[in-house]
Amino acid sequence: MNTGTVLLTNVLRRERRSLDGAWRTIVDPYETGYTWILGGRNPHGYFRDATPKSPSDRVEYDFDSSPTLEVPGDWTTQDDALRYYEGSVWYRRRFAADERPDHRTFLHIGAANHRCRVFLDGEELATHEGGFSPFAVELTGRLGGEHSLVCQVDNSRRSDAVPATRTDWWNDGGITRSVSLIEVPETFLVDAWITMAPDGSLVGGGRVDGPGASNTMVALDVARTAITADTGADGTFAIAADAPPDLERWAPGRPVLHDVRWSVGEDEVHDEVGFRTVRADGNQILVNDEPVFLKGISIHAEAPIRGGRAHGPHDAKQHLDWAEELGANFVRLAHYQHDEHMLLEADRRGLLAWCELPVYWGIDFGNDDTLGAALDQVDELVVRDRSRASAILWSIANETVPGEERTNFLSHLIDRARDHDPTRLVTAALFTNFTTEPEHHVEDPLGELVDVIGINQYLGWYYAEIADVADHRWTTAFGKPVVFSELGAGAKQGLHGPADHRWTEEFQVAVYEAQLAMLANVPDLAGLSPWILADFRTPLRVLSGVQDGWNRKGLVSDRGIKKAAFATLRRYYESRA
Ligand code: GCB
Repeated sequence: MNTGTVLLTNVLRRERRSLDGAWRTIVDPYETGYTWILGGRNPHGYFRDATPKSPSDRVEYDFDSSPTLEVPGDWTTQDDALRYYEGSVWYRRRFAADERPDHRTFLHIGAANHRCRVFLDGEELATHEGGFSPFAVELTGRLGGEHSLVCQVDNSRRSDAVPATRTDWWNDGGITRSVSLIEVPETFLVDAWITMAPDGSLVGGGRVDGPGASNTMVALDVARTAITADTGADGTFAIAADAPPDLERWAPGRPVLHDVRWSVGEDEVHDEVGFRTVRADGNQILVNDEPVFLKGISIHAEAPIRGGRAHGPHDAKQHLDWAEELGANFVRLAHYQHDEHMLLEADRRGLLAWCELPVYWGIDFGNDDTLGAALDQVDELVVRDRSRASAILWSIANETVPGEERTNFLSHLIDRARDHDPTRLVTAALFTNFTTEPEHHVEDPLGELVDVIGINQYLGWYYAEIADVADHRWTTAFGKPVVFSELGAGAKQGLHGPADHRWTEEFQVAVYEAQLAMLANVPDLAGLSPWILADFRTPLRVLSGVQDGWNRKGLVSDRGIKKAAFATLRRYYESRA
């Protein structure tokens, strides 16, 4: 459970003081830094960041002489000794900061996998769970001079966590996204969002916090049109307004962004927002009331070429450059919340995006704490990005096994996503049975609850002969748009041979060709996001000499080299309107 955290949005739109760089670290597999040998809180825990006061003083750790890890960054790829490490690592960073009158200071952590305890000057301030979503901790009233900031980051896998114990990606530990300090006026916009509803009106809202938060006016300037809203006693406010009549729309491939300025009291936030409608009608997805076919690609947050977990604007650009080169208008950001820069960059490029929760294989659907953790992650997924035009789909799960408990659990996540944002579509990537029968009829009851049916299927790779794939047919019980959220095949870049030799680039091309031919037999098809843009690290893939710890279904290798199937998919996208 999260304690002491705040869900602060528009962080990248504010002035920030970076705490990125080399942090001192101590690896602590037995958790001695927190728990005393016989249990209970260790009074001499590492969070105290102590130094001996005299030569006779006993302090059995020393951050100052300990090794460093870069923040942002995973420890898996920074230190080979930590490649398979799962447990606690203590991070320490010193900084100087003072209180500013009438201002407040927040510490913002973009992501830390998976649990993070935050300590300032030895005092525990917050705990956060969820390895891919941001959180903030208020430091106001505690600042003055030099400070010790300590984070205990623990990536142990747990069966009741989200995700659970088995994923097809590396369980990278560490503070994997940027850390910063943010100073705001005493009364300020914790959250402020605006987007376009399916009927073309503007909707949004947010929350003001501070002594002047209740019953105050929030002013908003959208493309030079003034809108105001009043906060209630709890500081929340809602926006519902007609769009300015001449408001130019954002559209895929035509990324028109408008200047948006929020203000309340002394606080001001500038955003750049695109406005477009999105809705489903029968088996079509409509953007600005026009049907759009999602020419997509799935993306893992695997840093291209450099290796390690992706973060920041540079990695976002590299991923989306490749997506654009492929002719994509859509990206599936799998399987968890990606860095906020991905969405900002997608907004700038006119790319549509599917945003996903790590509700993945083996979730403990009967466990209320697990549901609580998943709901927290829905909050963090949706609330952060609901002003982004690119975000059109909230995906609440990937490959979950049908059953009452499962569907009930996921229905809560869907409701929560819709509460936060009634304007976008909700989806899930459904698991489909491994069958070689050519008729596929999808009737997972989850399909009733979502707006768009995501289907993961691996015909030609895990099952069915490549030669038969083009004749397979897909229908669903729902009459809703279908997106093939995964399809694909593995290939080791540079390995060439006959098209029926597995792992060759030719085999991968053959699977893609058969799959792309099959798309004509899917009457409800509204798009696809094949698996996957680039090879990514995963302990599940052990085939020596071929996989070596990498899922090889990328269209681009781990060195950034395109495989032949990249051109196959590009040709298909070029051929589609
Ligand atoms: C899937 C999963 C994805 C895997 C992929 C694979 O169905 O959703 O996380 O990486 O298949 O390569 O098998």
